[in-house]
Amino acid sequence: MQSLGRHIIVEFYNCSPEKINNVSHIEQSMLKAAELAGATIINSTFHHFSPFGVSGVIVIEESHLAIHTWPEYQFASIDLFTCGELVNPWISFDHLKNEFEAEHSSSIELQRGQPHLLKKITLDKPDVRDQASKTDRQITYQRSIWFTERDDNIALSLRHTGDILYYKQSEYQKVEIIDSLAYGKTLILDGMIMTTEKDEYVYHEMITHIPSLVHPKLEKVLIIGGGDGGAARELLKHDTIQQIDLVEIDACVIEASKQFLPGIASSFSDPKVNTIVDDGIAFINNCESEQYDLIIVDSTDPVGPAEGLFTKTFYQQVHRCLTPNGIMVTQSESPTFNTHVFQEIQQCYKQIFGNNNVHPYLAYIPTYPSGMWSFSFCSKNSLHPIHDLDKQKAMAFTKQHPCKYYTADIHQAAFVLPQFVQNLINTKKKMKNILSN
Ligand code: SPD
Repeated sequence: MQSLGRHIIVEFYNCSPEKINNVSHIEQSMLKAAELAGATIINSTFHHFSPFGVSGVIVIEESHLAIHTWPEYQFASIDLFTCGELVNPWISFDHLKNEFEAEHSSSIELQRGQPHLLKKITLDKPDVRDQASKTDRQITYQRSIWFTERDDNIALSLRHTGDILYYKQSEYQKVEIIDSLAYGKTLILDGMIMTTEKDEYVYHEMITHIPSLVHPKLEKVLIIGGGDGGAARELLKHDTIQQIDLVEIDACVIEASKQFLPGIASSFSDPKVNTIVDDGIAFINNCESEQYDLIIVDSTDPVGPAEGLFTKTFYQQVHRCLTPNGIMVTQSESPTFNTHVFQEIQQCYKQIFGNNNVHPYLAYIPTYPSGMWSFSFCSKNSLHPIHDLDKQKAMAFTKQHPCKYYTADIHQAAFVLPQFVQNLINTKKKMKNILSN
């Protein structure tokens, strides 16, 4: 025996960026590589990090295979560590090079543990060994595949089945649906969680029922974004609404949601819902004045295609398109996670709607960064989200349409803000970022 273990350190260059950013493909390729090499698989863990990169390890009876990828450099770094004569790590090497479409590679083989330099002792514990080998035989392989939404300092990971149900790089963004174990099917845009089957109700009930139960006669509504259909589904519960125009920039979001999130996307077939695939900014610029009683901005975060929805110019256009008694409600990011955006956006709304007509409120959404999420209620005239709430009407509504988060009391409570959030709102900040546009 030359050594106790063989350790091949591998660098793969010019790989396919898609292949080495796809956690499922990497997991399957690594498992196959272990199997072809003759190894016995015990366990595996793979994490995908947004927007790029996968880390993973497969524990085999004969040690481990590990990987980390940098799709932005088309580079993958791999450790193939095996023990015993029966496993050949070079077979894994060949398989992985092929699967990741690496154009070239470099590798070093280290012999780990030179027997002639080591002193072997006799471990006289036959009972423990027998026990261990019996347990070994009962090991069943468990997959552990994770999606991670990662910021510089915070990350949220969801374990999922490993099957990517939908994956398209659309004209605007990367659209994915995974099946997470804790939150069900999950829509992810450019690596950011947009909605999950298990907690979507919080967001969709709170972005719709609050304005709908304050406006005295809601008839015509515009949703900008909202391509998963959840906001439209909730709005349809309000009988006075005659028409909902839903303007979503990305047809892939609608397609993915209809196919894999039918419970959320159930509203698209309703005759009151008029789906328009268009850029929300162009739509609002071309819209006639005073058209809508309620405009809901159900956008993604202020990066990528939604960036233009977080500008002063855009909100001025929204204000113009509201009827005189109209309301705008936006998702206004997290006061803890996107503090600057939250703070700037409040000032921007006040400049357009007036100091007394902007009312941020909060809800708790477990799969969004920090869990604390804000919405903003802005009225063109002076409808007040609490003073103009008819509580009896709200209670009758929830009796007829039982909600999972919204209640008449939650409606009022959502506007009670923690001190630090009040401080953010009341502290003037120089608008130097996106909202100065
Ligand atoms: N960070 C997540 C913010 C997502 C806001 N929009 C979600 C769309 C749900 N209809």
